[in-house]
Amino acid sequence: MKIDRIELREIRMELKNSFETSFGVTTERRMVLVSVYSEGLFGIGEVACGETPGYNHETTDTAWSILEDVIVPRVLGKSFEHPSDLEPVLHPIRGNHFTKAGLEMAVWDLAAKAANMPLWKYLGGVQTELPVGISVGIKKSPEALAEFVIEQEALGYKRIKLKIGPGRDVAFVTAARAALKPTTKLTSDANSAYTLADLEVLKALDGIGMQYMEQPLEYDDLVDHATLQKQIKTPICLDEPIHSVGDVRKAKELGSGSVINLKLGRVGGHLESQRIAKYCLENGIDLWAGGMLESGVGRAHNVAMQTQAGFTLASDTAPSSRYWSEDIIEPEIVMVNGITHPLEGIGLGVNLKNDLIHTFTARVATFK
Ligand code: OSB
Ligand code: MG
Repeated sequence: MKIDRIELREIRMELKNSFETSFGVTTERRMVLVSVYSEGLFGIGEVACGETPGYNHETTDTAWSILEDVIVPRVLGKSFEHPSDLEPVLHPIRGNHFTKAGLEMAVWDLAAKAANMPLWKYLGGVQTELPVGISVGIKKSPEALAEFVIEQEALGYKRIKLKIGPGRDVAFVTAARAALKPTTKLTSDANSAYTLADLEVLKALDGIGMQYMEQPLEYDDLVDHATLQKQIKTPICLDEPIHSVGDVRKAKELGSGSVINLKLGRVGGHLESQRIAKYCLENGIDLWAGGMLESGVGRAHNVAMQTQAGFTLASDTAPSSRYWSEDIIEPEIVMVNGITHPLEGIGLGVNLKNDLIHTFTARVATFK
């Protein structure tokens, strides 16, 4: 596959409902769609990092700049036998994993199309009944949260994750736990809002009865999480500090947690995700696919990834209708009784709603 054209397109999509985390409120998403063209075929990926450096260092604007100035010049006109051949080109570019993943995902879609296979099968996926969880933003009060989670439970989600932060934690999680059926799995995600000085609060959360606690401590930490894990029984799930299979190994050796949230972008794409799924399977580490409020393009990639052996828990691959009045793909991502299925079309398995994409476009650049 010789990459003979690359298109970058920034789209802006308004969320149906604003989403609050410990690092801020999101009302509109800005993502970069990356399309690669080769011999009459094309593939598409999405850079799903935030608009601000609140989750990690990358932003929509840094992604655009790194793609335009660094990545596109290294990839355009080159030939690749397999998507894994991109690694020697992308690995020397430090960090910027979400940005590199946008391009890498596009090449996987392209390669799956060239092989005339659905992407999920091309990736080696084996699971077809994929459990879905919902990530619930911080609400105004414990009562408002309790009301909201009851509605979500009724929709069939297999796990309900609550965003939390200092002052909006124990009372909120307690209210949700009391409102839900005892069998409904509940988790929290602090997005790095606490330190070991908050041990009292973390121990109170530990007593509520959650499936796991996602990323309570610093975004780049593995050591303090290991200290915390020794003092609480709720398993710790790591999100922000996991950038590679090497980080998963270090977390295991240190005892920093026993659950991994795998975000395709955060680890640089499908190749590293395959390595992580294999490692978790072989080492008994629970794994699930995280989300970044992606458009249907990124979400479809997450669903394909989640079909691999090793994904053991419900993923943040909620249906399109959770986020958007209308998604940019058809078919949209759907969920029935808390289950979604891999897309069976060739490649990513979606058609793009190009008229809608045009109305969402903020800028576009083509490189030949
Ligand atoms: O930490 O998992 C996270 C959204 C934006 C940034 C970080 C996170 C999230 C979510 C939402 O939890 C997941 C989704 O529904 O896409
Ligand atoms: Mg998280």
